[in-house]
Amino acid sequence: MRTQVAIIGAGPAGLLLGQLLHVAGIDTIILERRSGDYVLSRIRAGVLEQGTVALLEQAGVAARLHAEGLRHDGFNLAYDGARHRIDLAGLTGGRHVTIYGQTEMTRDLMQARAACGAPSLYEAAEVHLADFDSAHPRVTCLFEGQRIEIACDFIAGCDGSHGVSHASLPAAALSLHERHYPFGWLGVMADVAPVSDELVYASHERGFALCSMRSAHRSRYYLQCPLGTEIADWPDARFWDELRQRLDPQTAAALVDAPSIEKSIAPLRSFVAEPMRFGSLFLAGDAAHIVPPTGAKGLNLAASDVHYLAEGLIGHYREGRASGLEAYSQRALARVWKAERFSWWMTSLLHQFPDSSPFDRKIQAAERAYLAGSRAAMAALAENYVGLPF
Ligand code: RFL
Ligand code: PHB
Repeated sequence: MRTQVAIIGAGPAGLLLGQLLHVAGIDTIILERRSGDYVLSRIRAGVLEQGTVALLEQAGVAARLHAEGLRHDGFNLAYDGARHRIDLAGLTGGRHVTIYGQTEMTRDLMQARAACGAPSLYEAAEVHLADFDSAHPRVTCLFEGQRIEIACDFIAGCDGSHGVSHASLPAAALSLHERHYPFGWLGVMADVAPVSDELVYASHERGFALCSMRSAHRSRYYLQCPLGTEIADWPDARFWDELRQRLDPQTAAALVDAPSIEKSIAPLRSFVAEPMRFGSLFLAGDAAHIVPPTGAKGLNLAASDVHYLAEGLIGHYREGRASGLEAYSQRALARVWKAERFSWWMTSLLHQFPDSSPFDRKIQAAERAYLAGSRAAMAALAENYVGLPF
């Protein structure tokens, strides 16, 4: 088999790249380790920046997003018994975010890809990248019992943090930067009206909590939990009780318990692998970087990487221009590091750190109080939350 760009991974990064390249007349083959149903069953992000929405429009897959996505002009911080609204629109000259589940975005992209007949090999095993230090890279895999080889011009490594792409690179070619946080997030999905029209990020001495949503009838809630927490230790009743304790009284009073339809735990981590290009192999999305979810940046960073990469590839094929691909790693990383900083900062501001000193906790509380009373501080938060320009 032969294609122009072999894409490893059918998460949002791989699928979005495939669709943008398809619209530009560039051929791709996607290889995905899991089944399509499995990919769709992973509950993850829910907040899209305007730049991400614009890319979905460019890819021709934004119709349902525009019909069903929820526009949010602000969100709330809750601590010390009160709610503090961050007026995103008012603080950023009218910008907003859109609530639309990563699963829904993935479903739209999968359907568009199927409709245009572009090949995707789901349940591809033993994916192996070869010769990507040359202009003739290859990808091999085991698909439906057969060994397949794909010759291509470029490989896009969009296979997430546990993928094969960055693991294929010689250790000496990469600098790895990493921070582990001493807690995770326990997430619950429930078919019940959200507790508030806008998201609530709560910081409490019992730990962080987040009230999010997927629609007017589906809520998504998270609790900070210690590492090693087991889902079995968190029957629904305990989850709702703990969430209620961490919220301000106004929000707590409005919270309605409902049976969970999904429950999962994710540890929090910051990670960057640089550079994001090695010869003919380009890394994009979680394959190159991870942020803790507090700033809602992971999926949006995957989209901005894809924007830079698609632009580079389109410049290469349409105009024979190498400059976009040559600049890819540097352009993507400049934005990645700002989102890394913001995600680390928001995580540090709102979570309880088990090894913090009384001094650390006083400083943290002072920063929250400053934020609640300073328009300049709120504007810096809002500008990052809606997404920095590409
Ligand atoms: P993905 O989604 O992990 O997709 C990678 C795909 O590659 C496949 N794969 C392979 N395929 C072939 N061969 C191999 N050897 C392979 N190894 C892996 C995998 O099966 C998978 O299908 O990465 P991608 O596309 O870069 O997308 C990144 C986003 O998924 C991620 O950053 C976000 O979900 C992060 N995130 C959030 N981001 C936001 O922007 N806003 C949010 O509100 C937000 N909330 C979250 C989040 C992540 C969370 N968790 C679970 C970590 C909330 C949570 C709880
Ligand atoms: C979500 O709805 O899953 C979500 C929202 C905001 C975040 C993280 C996750 O910061």
